[in-house]
Formats: sequence, C-alpha cells, structure tokens
Amino acid sequence: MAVTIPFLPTMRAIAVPEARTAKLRLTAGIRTLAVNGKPVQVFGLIGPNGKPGITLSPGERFHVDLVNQAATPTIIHWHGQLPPWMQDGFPWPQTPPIPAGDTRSYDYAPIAGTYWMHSHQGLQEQSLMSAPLIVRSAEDMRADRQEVMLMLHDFSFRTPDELLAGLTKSNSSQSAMPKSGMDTMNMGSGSMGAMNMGSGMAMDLNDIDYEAFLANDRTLADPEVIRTEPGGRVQLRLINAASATQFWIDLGALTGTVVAVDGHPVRPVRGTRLPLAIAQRLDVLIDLPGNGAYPIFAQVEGKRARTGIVLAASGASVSRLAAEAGENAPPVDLSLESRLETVTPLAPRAPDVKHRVILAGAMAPYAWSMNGEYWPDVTPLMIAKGQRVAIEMLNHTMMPHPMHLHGHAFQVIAINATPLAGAVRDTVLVPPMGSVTIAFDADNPGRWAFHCHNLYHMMTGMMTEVRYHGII
Ligand SMILES: [Cu+2]
Repeated sequence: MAVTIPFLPTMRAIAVPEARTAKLRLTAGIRTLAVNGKPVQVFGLIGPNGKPGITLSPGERFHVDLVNQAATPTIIHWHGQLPPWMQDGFPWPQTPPIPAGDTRSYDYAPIAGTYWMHSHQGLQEQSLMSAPLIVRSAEDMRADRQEVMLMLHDFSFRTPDELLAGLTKSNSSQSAMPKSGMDTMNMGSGSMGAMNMGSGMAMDLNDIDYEAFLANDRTLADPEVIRTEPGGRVQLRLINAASATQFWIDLGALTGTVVAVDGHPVRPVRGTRLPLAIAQRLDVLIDLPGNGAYPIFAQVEGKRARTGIVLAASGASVSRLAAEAGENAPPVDLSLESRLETVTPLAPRAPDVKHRVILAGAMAPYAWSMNGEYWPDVTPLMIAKGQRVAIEMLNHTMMPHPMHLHGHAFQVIAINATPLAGAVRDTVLVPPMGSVTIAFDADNPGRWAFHCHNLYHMMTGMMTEVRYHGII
C-alpha cells in the first residue's frame, strides 16, 4: 500500500528516510479490453491500488517491485524520470529484460510532475504496455483542484509485428531509392496522411492506419465521463502514450492554461487547441464555467479521427459525441513550443561540448537513422560529467520526429537556429526540415538512450546512445 508522507514545508530540504517509504508493487500483465465492441488482449501495468500505473506523494521514493506476469520478457522505462542509469528500464547488456515470472526492484528519488512508464522491449508499447507515473508536488496537495488524467493511445487489431512488417515490406518492395531531404516528394503507399506544405513538398504523417484511438482505454463511442464540481478547477494531466500518433488537444468551449510540459513548470500559456507530440505531457488548468458537460477531445494530426473524455457536472446530461471532427487537423507543430518559457532555466553558460545530429530516412524503404547510423550499430555521443552539453537536431526528412533523451531534463534553446529560453522537458518535436537545439548539464553518468519516440522509427534505426566518459 502507498504510504502518504505528510507534507512538512520546513523539511523539504531533508531527505525522506527510506524506511518511511513503503515498497510498492507494480505488475506487468495481460488484460482484456473492449475496443470497437470487440474484446482484445493487451498488456497492462497495474499498480498497488489495482489501477494503471503509480501515483506518488510528495517526498515518497520510487521504491517499487516490478513483477513480470506478462508471460514474456519485459523491461519498463520510467519516461522522463532521472534515476541512476541501471534503473532506467532500458535493455542495455548490463540491465537485460526481466524474464517472465521474475521481479526486479527499483529505488530512486523521483521528480514531481506528470510522467509515464512504458515497455522498452520490442514492440510491447504498441500493445499498451504503458501507464501513468504521477509524482505529486507539495503544491498539488495544497491546491483546490480536481486532478483528471487523460492518457492517449493508438490501437490496431493487427499485431505490432504485422504493423511493422506492413511498413517495411510494402515499402521496400517498391523500387524507391533511399531518399532524404528536399528531394523527397512522395512517401510511398504507407503514407496515409501526406499533406501539402504549400511549397510543393509532401509532408508525411501517420505511418499507420489505426482502427481506434483511445482516451483512458476508451473510444468516443463510450467515453469516460468524469464528474466535476460546477465552477470548479480541474488540473488536466495529458499524456500522449501513442506509439506513432500525434494529437491536437481540443478543449472545445473551454480555455486552459498550460502550466507544465513533460512534468516541468512553464510560465502560464493560455489556449484552446494544444499540440501534443508522441510521448509528451501537458498539465493544463481549466476553470469550469458552469454546470454543463464539456468534452475534451484529442484529434489525430492530419485526420478527422479523434478520441476524448467528458468533464460533466453531476446531473449534467452527456450527449453522444461524433468520432470525427468536421475537418482534418493540421500537422502538430512548434506553435506552442515557441511560446513556452521555463520557470527553471539553466544557468547561463556556454556549452562545453556540442553534438550535431542529422535525422534522416524515408517511407520507402522504411528506415530511419541518426547521423547515418541505424541502431544498434551506432557511435555513442560522448559527454563528460560536469559539462554543459548542447545537441542540435536537424531533420532532413518529411516526417516529424519527437526526440527523447533518457536520464536528463533538457532546455529547448533554439528552434530553426533562432535562440530562445524555452521549456525544460524530456521530449521535443523536430518538424520536417526543421531544427531544434537542446542543452543540459551532464549530471547523471551512465549510458542513455536518445531516440525518436515514434516506435516504428525507433525500431527501424532512429536511436543512438549518449554515453559518459568512463562508463563501460
Ligand atoms: Cu521519428
């Protein structure tokens, strides 16, 4: 059982003794879900209270026994958290996957905010081996607001292996040469959502044609209805746990205030339509205007398809919601990113080391690379403890790439070579033909995965390693 540590403001700087933190049990297993009226077996990560994932109180350690009852090896990554590298949940040779039936223990000091956990083993993430990881802050406990979690997934009745084979086989059978950059005009049969960018180039979205999009495991045919207080305040914790789908969050009649991205506080930004790249999170405060029912939609970029939940005052009737919006959503972009400003900036300092990473690849043949290398045949990006590190990512493809660095929170310091004092976060979108530069202080020695969070891009090569000198 979770033990709630009472919040004592004057003790914030004092480490919570480990003995006061109970060990929590997290079970990786198999569950049955109904999607589009059909029962289907998916993975799940069930926490100590029988619900998906784990929620920690302020000061509580991430002290967890992960029990593998999934009947296959697995390893779970604590996305955005900053544990020692051997606890990161990545299948390094030193930390192999957990065999079926085994248990592995974790114990580290978590950072507060909206995080999530997902398998880093094969394609398990597509089969819903993921769950929320919420670490409440002292302010969360003080504030008078209702916490609402909204976790998004893309779903297919085909197996993830079939989905991957569909991408690599159908496209490699075409006689297309490897393409990248400006000459990439046509992305092959797998491109469901090619969009004209206005410059005559085709922009590519949505590699896979999914059969459903889930919000808290449900579709709009039977959405979750969350009862709210009339005129109350809601803290929406949005998590894009989809494997290959980016969304626009549509608050409809409501206006929200973004107060954190990827768990890290930003200066408040107001908005009604908010882009959410793969693996990213948003914390949005919403003051409900009255007694009504308010749908919160997540619409797939480049498509009319959407999913969502409903915030409804008790007694408010909830009408049936159309599963499609009136028009296609535009590509997810950096319109929000460019307005974000962290409240915890890096100290001013010139980078000690700068790495430049070219993102390349195309739909036909379906393969994606970083600096021309395909995981696992990669040259690690070397850094040293104590360095200020900058990484410039240049996207030479027509696909957007949501790039995630393990073990560090970075600050976005330039978009398309224009400097900014952007958000601190763990996943940033690099749009087609665009560039983003991130910076961080190298303070967590180890081996760290650095990859595109589109699962199929990662699985066909778009991953590398950031390694500290002296490790291995
Ligand atoms: Cu990618």
